[in-house]
Amino acid sequence: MNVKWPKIPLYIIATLLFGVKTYIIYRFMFSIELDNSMQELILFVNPFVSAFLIFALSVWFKKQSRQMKFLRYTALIGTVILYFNLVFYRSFTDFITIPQLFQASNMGDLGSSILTLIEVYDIFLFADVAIIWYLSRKKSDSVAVKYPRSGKAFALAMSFVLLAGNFFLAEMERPQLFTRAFDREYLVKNIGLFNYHVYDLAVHSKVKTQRVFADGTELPEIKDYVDQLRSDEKSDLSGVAKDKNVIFISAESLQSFVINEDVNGQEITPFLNSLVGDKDTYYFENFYHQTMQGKTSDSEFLTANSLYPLSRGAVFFTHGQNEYHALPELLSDEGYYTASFHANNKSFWNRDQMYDSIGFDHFYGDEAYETTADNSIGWGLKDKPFFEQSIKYLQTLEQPFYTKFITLTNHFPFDLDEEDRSIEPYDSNSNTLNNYFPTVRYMDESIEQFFDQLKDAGLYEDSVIIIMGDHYGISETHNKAMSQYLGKEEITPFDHIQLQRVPFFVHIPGDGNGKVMSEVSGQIDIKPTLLHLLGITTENDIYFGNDLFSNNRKGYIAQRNGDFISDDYISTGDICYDRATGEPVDDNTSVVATTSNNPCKPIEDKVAKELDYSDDIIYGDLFRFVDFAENE
Ligand code: GP9
Ligand code: MN
Repeated sequence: MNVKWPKIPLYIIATLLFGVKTYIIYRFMFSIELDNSMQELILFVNPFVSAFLIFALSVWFKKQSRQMKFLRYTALIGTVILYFNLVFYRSFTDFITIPQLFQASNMGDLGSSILTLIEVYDIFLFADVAIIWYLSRKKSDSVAVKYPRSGKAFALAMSFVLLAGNFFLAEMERPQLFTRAFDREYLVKNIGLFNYHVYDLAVHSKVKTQRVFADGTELPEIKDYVDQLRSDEKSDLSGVAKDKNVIFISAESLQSFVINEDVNGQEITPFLNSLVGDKDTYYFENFYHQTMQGKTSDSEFLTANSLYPLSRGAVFFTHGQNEYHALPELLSDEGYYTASFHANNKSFWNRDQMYDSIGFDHFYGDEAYETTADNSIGWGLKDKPFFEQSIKYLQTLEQPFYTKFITLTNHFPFDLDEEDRSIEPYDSNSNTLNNYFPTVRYMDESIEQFFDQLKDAGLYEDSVIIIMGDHYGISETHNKAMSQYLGKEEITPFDHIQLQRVPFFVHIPGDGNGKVMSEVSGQIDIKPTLLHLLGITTENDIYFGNDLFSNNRKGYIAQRNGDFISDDYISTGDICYDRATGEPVDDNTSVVATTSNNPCKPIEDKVAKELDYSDDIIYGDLFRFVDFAENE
């Protein structure tokens, strides 16, 4: 029997077959979350775009046999890459990264369980390869193409157009997808697994070269600098929380402007407000977040390391495998059990990897929680059930423990079920700001309940409870609505910086000396502050913050973009403001003795230097050259 094959080029057939297969794997074998029809569309489009990109290269081979061979092997290799990712995903719910590929322990885990990860029906995933293989060998005369130069160029141009279209949709759906270096799931979902691997390779090579050229000779200068920042840091509170548990609550998108304020005549955060005047609580009213594109993860990075996050991308993502000397690790060394609780995908912000690097003993991620349609909203499990469900784990932990809880409900776009709404939204042209208030209130109630649950569980008395806003929730886009709420004509750059204040509470049951602290402070200060409260010395450590209870502080807080807030000034966008009045400082009146007329200049220089040193440490992975234990 001589079946006549229609003249469809094999590279087109391969694109269709491989595209359909990839789509089926994305859609039904990986559990990729799709929140809207745009995401559905992108997920459907990108398998075909990636497949075309590769297979269309075949038209450049002059010899028919080479063209066929190229298609056969790329289909096979592509399938093997997909399949490895699938097997890996079944075990880790994550996609392979280059460092992970070389991470012996991960692969070891996989090795022992690999048989349980393979399914009989997986064989069908190779069906398209078999078809391509067959056609390329038996029907090559009818499926090979012989394009003139223009045809080849057209195929190539087509590849780029499709790729650009895909990236355009992806960027629309998730702005700053690449620079924010989001979760791997986001990348795969938006640009496809193969482009994701190319991206991962690029990030990896950049990181590796910078690391290769570092040799540790930069360290003495950095060490001298940080030593000057904290000549005598002892504070009256050193050791007051010795051997106590630490419960650190990272409050999503909580900004200070809601504290002790009303909306529609109703109190926004009654519980947190009650802590402000509480005898066991230190409340820092001039505490700034210092995060950049890594948002929550940057705040975690700052908190754990007292180093600055990066100006581009999320350090959790780009330098997840560096050597650190972080708070969880230090506390583990002191006999603490350390764990983080966050009801979200473990690989989000690359937490699974970074938490290992900074020394958390355990990460209770989404699989530790029972999440149903009823108890979740927006990004996932609501804060109240999150805390409720966490208590049982907390009770089983060995004490003393250091635990971190990351809330989620008060996240953009601030969705909230009617039943969870205790106060009404605000009324302005920004729904984001309007809805922010009820979700903040919900989070406030969830924290109040958590305090009660801790008391019921008998954990409260022996714990220090820290509450920190992770970063802003209301961006500059909503300035008009914000100025309306604040009763201001406009939001000036000075106001904008002041809006970067986030609440920071240190609650020490039984302390009795609590007060409102007005010092300029920030997330960079948390590591030394906590360590000192717990009675742990930090003399030989390298970090850029100060103990918040010490009188001997450097007196300014740097923003990642070089802006800063000092005791007397706020510098932003090259304007130096008087912090007390909010007015720009007249260049001709030199308020402090400086070499220049601009009183902000000397601090600006220090800030720039400090940010550079911190970057050097991260890009060069310099802590691998320091033996902190030896120094002690
Ligand atoms: C995700 C949560 C929110 O796990 O921490 O991240 P964000 O967008 O705020 O950085
Ligand atoms: Mn956040």
